[in-house]
Amino acid sequence: DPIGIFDSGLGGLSVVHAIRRLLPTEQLLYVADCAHAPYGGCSAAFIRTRALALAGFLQTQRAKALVVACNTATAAAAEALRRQFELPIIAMEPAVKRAAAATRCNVVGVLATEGTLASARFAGLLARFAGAVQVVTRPAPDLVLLVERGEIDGIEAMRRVEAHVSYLLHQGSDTIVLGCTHYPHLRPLIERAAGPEIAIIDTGPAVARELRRRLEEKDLVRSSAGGGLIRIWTSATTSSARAIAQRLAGPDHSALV
Ligand code: DGN
Repeated sequence: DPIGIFDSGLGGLSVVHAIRRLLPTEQLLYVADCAHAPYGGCSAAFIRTRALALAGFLQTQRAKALVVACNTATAAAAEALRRQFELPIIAMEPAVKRAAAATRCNVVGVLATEGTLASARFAGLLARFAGAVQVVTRPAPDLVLLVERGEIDGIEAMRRVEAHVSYLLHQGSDTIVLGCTHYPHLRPLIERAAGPEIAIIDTGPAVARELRRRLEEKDLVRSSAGGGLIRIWTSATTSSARAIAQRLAGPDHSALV
């Protein structure tokens, strides 16, 4: 049975990369809700409705675990999903904890969507670190749109990345948290804008490790020597989504519906 993964769009494929690296024999079924992307500016109630629908769909596809590959959907819907579904559910969280451990000057920068930054869940996360580190936040919805359009390099992408990164650096951050699953696709640009002294932290690998732990706990790891398949489904009707998904997924996927 596959591991079901979803995001508002194609950005969550960054989480697929991390899962693939750690669990190469698993079957992955990724659903990109491109017809409704981006979730960043949507109401929490709308995002919850979408998340429950996508999780329901993945359950009909016999998903053995669910990965919410979207910080915005996690903030709005993780609790509702856990109430409604009995599957193991692994969700995102901006990696403030790791950033707090990594920072030398005690100022951490977080890039995320407005939805994530405004959520009660994020406020709770900040409260845990209040007093220990200063957290500077910066909404970057334009970076989500760039990735959805497949513009992960080029002058326009670099200009926009530089604007966000230089804001965080001016505020004194020496550590940047990628608090949205779209941003790792822009990581080479973010690194170039930030320079070698700045630590860039992404939650994808930690989510992959947590997924493996949960699968092992329930004895759900696929025992096969062969490589798993990645299937990507999108709710978009445009043909460009297909080409962009192909680009973001890399050569290593098998079917696009
Ligand atoms: N990829 C999503 C996240 O991690 O927050 C958000 C993208 C969006 O819909 N704005």
